[in-house]
Amino acid sequence: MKIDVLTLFPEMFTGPLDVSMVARARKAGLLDLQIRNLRDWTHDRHKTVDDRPFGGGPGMVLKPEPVFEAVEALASEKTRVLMMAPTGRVFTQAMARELAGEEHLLFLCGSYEGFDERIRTLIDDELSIGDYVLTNGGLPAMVIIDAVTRLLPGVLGHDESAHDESFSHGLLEYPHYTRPAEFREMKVPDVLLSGNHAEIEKWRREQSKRRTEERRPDLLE
Ligand code: JF5
Repeated sequence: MKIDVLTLFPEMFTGPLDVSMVARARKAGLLDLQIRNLRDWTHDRHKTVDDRPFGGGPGMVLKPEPVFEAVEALASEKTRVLMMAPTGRVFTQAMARELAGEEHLLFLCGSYEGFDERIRTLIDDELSIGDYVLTNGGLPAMVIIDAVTRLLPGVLGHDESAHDESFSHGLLEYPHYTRPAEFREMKVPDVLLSGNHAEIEKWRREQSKRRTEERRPDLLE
């Protein structure tokens, strides 16, 4: 998969996307990820990307010209253009699975008071990662890139992908334990040491259901 990110703060993206599974996917050639500075598509001496809102009011608005030029330079008919904004649909695991099937994603990360409304004509989807306001769309883009990358074919090991399968049943994970069997008077449940795989599976199913009822009843509808 190819991913381009258009941002005013490319420095934000070093770190999260250079470690762990995303780094591995990039090195393996499964993910071609490029971070691009929106200012590279300005033409004036001050590399202006924003301006004051018509009609007055606080804050600055992202100008249409650099965004149009950048998207026209980077996108083709096969590109899914995504805008990060709190006004978008809230991103879910189902959307991560859908995006993982695309050839090319282009993330547009805005900030300030928002985008000139005409920029929306370039966009296929407007996505939010939750009901709060951030300073810019960089973190939401990184969250979505992380969630999508681990679903790309060949990125997860065989064990890990089987694990993901069980997570997509819509229930929370059951409790996990490893050695030692007793730690500071806290014991691992006997059933997990019993070797009885039918009983272990039953216990895990029950624990998942109980946890979901207690913590995330909204998932059970
Ligand atoms: C942004 C205007 C973009 O704050 C966010 C965001 C929150 N959830 N999902 C995205 O994006 C940055 C802020 C203001 C446009």
